Amino acid sequence: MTQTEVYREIRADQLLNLSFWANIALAGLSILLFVYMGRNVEDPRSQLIFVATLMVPLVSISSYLGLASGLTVSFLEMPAGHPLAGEEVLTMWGRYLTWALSTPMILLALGLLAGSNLTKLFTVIVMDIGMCVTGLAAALTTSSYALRWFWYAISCAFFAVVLYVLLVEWSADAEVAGTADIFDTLKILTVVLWLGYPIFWALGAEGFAVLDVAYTSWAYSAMDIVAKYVFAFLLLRWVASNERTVSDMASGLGSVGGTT
Ligand code: RET
Repeated sequence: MTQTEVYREIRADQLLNLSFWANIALAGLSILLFVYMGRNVEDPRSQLIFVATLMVPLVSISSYLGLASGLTVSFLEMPAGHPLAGEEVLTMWGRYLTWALSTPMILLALGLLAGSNLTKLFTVIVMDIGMCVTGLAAALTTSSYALRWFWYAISCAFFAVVLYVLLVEWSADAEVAGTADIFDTLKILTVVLWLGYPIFWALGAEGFAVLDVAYTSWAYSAMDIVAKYVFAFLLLRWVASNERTVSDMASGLGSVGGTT
């Protein structure tokens, strides 16, 4: 199928198309709001948290534009054993690709907030990228149904490391850094929502095909809205009004601002 044909199919499915454009609109508004919220922030660590968080809606606009235009969507024939075996299934593979760029930014912001050291920050980001790329591989594998789930299992293993650092390592670091209150709120929001992604992957056309493509897309879009924009708003609002705490905090990374 050509890109134009894919684009026509997307436009014909209003519910699906809206799940893309709702996010493009929200991401645009978020960018304006976050730039405004950060206009007076001067502490280097707080600024870095702002820049990392601002990257999330910026990546999001690009991600959803890729989906809405048909550039990062393909119709893939599912392998034998898959519930839709032999059928051409709309696959939004651009999502998994762009998560590899947006989720590390969320984790960078969280790690800075928790006062992570460099080793933990590196570990979490590398594991997270591994999770997204193997998730992409799971969605794009059309030769074998079993191997799709093999990729899925690898992706889950990467995800387990991310969850461990968030729930155990960084929770303890945030206590020491004095940011435990806001960190715990954002941690719970992140862990609960992120768990939804592999669940909807399994329920959607990529996995057991219990849910229709448009519903799966809305599920991802809705989770994205909370995991990205609501998350970012809560984090940035806190950072903007607690700049002192952020600049004075005990952090395993040392001073972000260098010698100044
Ligand atoms: C996949 C499928 C394979 C198994 C696992 C997954 C996890 C995905 C996650 C995505 C989070 C995305 C976010 C995007 C916001 O921009 C790839 C669905 C574990 C956790 C938060």
